[in-house]
Amino acid sequence: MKRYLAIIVAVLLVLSLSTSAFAVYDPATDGVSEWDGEVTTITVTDRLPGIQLDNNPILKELEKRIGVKLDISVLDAAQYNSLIASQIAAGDIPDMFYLWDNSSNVNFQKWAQEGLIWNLEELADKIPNAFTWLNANDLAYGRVPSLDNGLYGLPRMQQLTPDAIPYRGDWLEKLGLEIPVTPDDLFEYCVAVSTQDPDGNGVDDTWGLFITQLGDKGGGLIDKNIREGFGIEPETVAYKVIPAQEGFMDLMDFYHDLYAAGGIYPEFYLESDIYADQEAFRAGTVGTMFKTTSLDHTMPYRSNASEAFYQNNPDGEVVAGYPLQPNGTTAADAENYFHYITMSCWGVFCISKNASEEAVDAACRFLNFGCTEEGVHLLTNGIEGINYKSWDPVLRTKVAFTQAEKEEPGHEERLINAISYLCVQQSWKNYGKLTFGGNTPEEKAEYMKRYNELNHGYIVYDNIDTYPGYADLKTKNAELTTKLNDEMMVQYIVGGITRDEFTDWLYNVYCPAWEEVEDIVEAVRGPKE
Ligand SMILES: [Ca+2]
Repeated sequence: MKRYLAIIVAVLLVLSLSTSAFAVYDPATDGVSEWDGEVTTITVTDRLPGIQLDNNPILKELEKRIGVKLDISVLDAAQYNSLIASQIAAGDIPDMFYLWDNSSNVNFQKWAQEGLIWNLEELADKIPNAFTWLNANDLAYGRVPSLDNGLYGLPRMQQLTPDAIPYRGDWLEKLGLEIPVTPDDLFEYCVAVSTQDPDGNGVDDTWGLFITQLGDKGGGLIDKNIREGFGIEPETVAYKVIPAQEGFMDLMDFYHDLYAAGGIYPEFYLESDIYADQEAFRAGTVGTMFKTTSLDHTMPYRSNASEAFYQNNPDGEVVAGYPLQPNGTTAADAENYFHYITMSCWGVFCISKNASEEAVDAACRFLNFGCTEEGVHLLTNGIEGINYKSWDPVLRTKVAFTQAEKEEPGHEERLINAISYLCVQQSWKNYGKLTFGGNTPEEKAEYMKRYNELNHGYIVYDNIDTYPGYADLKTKNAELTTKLNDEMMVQYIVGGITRDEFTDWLYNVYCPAWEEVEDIVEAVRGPKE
């Protein structure tokens, strides 16, 4: 247990440092790199939807700052992984390429095994920033277990946005309820929404929850925002898959009882659209978006989808609650109660073994620069006066040009889409959010306040998907997973099978097939104390 606590404390320290030191790169005081050597051109294949490559001011800036000219081939974003696999299979290997996936990609593993790409640890002295910007958990996304866990791809880590559960603030007020904190609170809210006509139209046409099936990872019936209220932990903390944890049947009982009480949209199981809950929320027929949702998608002004919400609900108000806490805790415990959040990797960068020595050096300069505040700023925000109007490094806000300003004569460069995911890292260090949204200073301040508040009680934890052996076990148990998601859970919730029928199958068939997870986690983290 001691070791486990130490991990938590270390992560919290990092979090508190990163949230208190809010300021990030300021071009005015932090300076701009200058390159005085020769410029090297490297061929690059990337997934850069909508980027304009001709006269791209950022690409020109890279030549000036780090002496690298990127000769970029863009492949169709939606088909990217298969297109780059075809390109490489045909023997056309660019000096550097991006793979829109991580180490779980079988082609990536194969290219590493075939010796087509560099082990980046052999180039560590040329990309030192990668090893300080990224931590051991991040680097796992670029490792190949079959090659002594060598690092063959540089992971692009994504910014973290705390999770939130959105509720109808206007309905809470009408129903005389507070924002739900625990499963009991959510139960009460859902039943009230379903039975007390909160939209006041005299028709029985609202439901508390519209649950959707998404599988045992990434949301759905065992959604993270909800399951934490039942003490269910990530697999890498519990050393067990979620259905094998104690809280799992409590969660299932919660749904079963809530369904019986009318708090869940009755025909949820007929819906195959995984976003049906969000559509129903926007339409004003359910009381909360059910799947794990980020603060970005909860704060009304941040999501395009919110336009539909306000069209359908002109007087509606959306409020952001925390992920659930266990029964018996209160909102006042929020600061002592921790939620789990898993960082995510948004692809890896690889360097070809066929690249010339100069090209390898240049590719490393680019990746190394991309792991600095200056690099993150240039490759995601761009250049002041061209790509954006102004940047406030303390409030982390970027002011864009209006359409009229973009169309001003003599400023044609403002119309160029010069960035579009050119970044090597998609966050500040420690997954810090790049910019805070909002249309007014009040909205921006509100966003930052919520970010700080929600961020306070989060633990960043690593993802079992990167653990050697997990992908194989998942494949082996794919049929069981489908049966759990599509059949057993749904049947128990709607009363089609008894609790005993469900638990017999769960504990005699499903859970034994996943016991190996304990060994998989132990191999990385050591024994659970
Ligand atoms: Ca109604």
